[in-house]
Amino acid sequence: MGGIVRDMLRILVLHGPNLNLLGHREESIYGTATLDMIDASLIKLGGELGAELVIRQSNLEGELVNWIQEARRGYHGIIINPAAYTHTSIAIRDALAAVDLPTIEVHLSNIYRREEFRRHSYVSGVALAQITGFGATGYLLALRGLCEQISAAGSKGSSSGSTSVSRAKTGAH
Ligand code: CA2
Repeated sequence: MGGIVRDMLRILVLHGPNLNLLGHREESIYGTATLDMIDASLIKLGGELGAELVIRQSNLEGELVNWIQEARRGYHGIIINPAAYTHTSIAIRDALAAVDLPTIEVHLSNIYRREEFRRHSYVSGVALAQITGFGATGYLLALRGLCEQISAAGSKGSSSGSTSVSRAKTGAH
């Protein structure tokens, strides 16, 4: 007997500025996958892992901050590629610290092998983990790792004897 009662996991995926251009420019650095392709692969994996994903992209810092704040209501975790805001945005860092949800920072390229100014992240200090340099696969690794961490944290806190894992799959918003 014994088991885990777990709500369906609800994960917010945020893509920062210029990531809407993926697959159309600078393929040698960021790869050939478009953002739509990355989102589709995330939604597919989310379905397999029993996680509902809400996926958003913005070129605006304040919009990203608003979405992070909104995640306080009803989300279990965040996956974020803050793109250039990684290296500049105390506002995004503060918002992530304030919501205090497990957060995975993703970068397509290895930011430590590039220009000096990309080697500092304001987000890493408030993230559970950072995945950098695996291209589009990094998002899938982030989703697997985040779901595992959330489930492990949930099961440690549960003393229930029944098992209930609900699964759902939704599209990007
Ligand atoms: O490697 C990453 O994922 C980055 O977050 C991407 C950012 C960059 O500023 C970070 O240092 C590392 C840039 C995203 C811009 O994406 C483009 C995609 C295609 C064409 C031009 C830009």
